[in-house]
This record gives sequence, C-alpha cells and structure tokens, in this order.
Amino acid sequence: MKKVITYGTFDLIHNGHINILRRAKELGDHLTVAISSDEFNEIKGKKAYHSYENRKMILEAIRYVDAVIPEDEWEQKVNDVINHDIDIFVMGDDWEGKFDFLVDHCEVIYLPRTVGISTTKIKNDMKKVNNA
Ligand code: C2G
Repeated sequence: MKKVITYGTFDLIHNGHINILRRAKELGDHLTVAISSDEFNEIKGKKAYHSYENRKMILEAIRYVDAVIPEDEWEQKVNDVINHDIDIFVMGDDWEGKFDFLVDHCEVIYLPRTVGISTTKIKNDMKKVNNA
C-alpha cells in the first residue's frame, strides 16, 4: 500500500484544498493529512476561522482523506514519515524546495497551487461584500 502525506491548516476548505487532496490521494492508496493545531498556526502567524477540532472533522469528511493527525511543530515531518510508513510527501509548490530534506526518507512532490483561491482571499472578499 502506497502511503501519501500532506500538511496544512485547511481553514475554510475551498477548491484549492480539494484539488491538492485529490491529487495527493491519486499518487497512492492512502492519504494522511497532518493538520496544523491552533498553537502551531500561531507559530505560522495564521489565525484560522475554524478550530482545530472543526478543521479536523471537516477534513475527515472528505473522500480523499484516510487519516488526520495533528501538526504541532515544523520538526515533526521526518518522524511522521517514518512512524506512518509514508512513501510520498506532497505539498503545494508555494513550498517548492522547502522540504527537500525529506528525500532521504520518501519521495517529495510539489504540486502546482490552484490559481485564484486562498483562505485569505475568501476572508478579504467577504469583507468587501459585507462593507459594500
Ligand atoms: N493550496 C493549493 N492551492 C491553493 C491554496 C492552497 O494547492 N489555492 C495548498 C497549499 O499549497 C498547501 C495546502 O493546500 O499544500 C494547504 O494550504 P494551507 O492550509 O494554506 O497550508 P499552509 O499554511 O501552507 O501550511 O508544514 C506545512 C504547513 O503546515 C503548510
């Protein structure tokens, strides 16, 4: 069984998230998503709308997702890849090159981001609509 992993906040789930989850799953047979905890989001300088529990529950409802684990720190990826027997690590190409250290443990694939959508864009567009 070929196991894939990807990481992210996945707040306000949108088509860009679904595209990468679908494509990550298509690379193997099992997809684990490491979803950023609320505390780790603070380290990343992100404030998610949904709590960790709600973002986790939403991800678990997506057909491409087989397992969800917490992402608490930058340094956990090597252990995650080893402990979960991961074959392929996938991230959007806004992270191109940032996780190449994982090549000692698994295949590293960066996929093109979906153009025109992001959680930040959703928040900003909604502000405009509500203030119009
Ligand atoms: N993504 C995408 N297209 C978009 C928006 C996001 O392909 N239009 C991808 C990102 O490249 C990432 C994933 O969706 O691979 C999740 O995006 P975020 O929730 O924004 O995750 P991020 O804050 O980049 O966290 O340790 C890695 C970090 O946790 C990644």
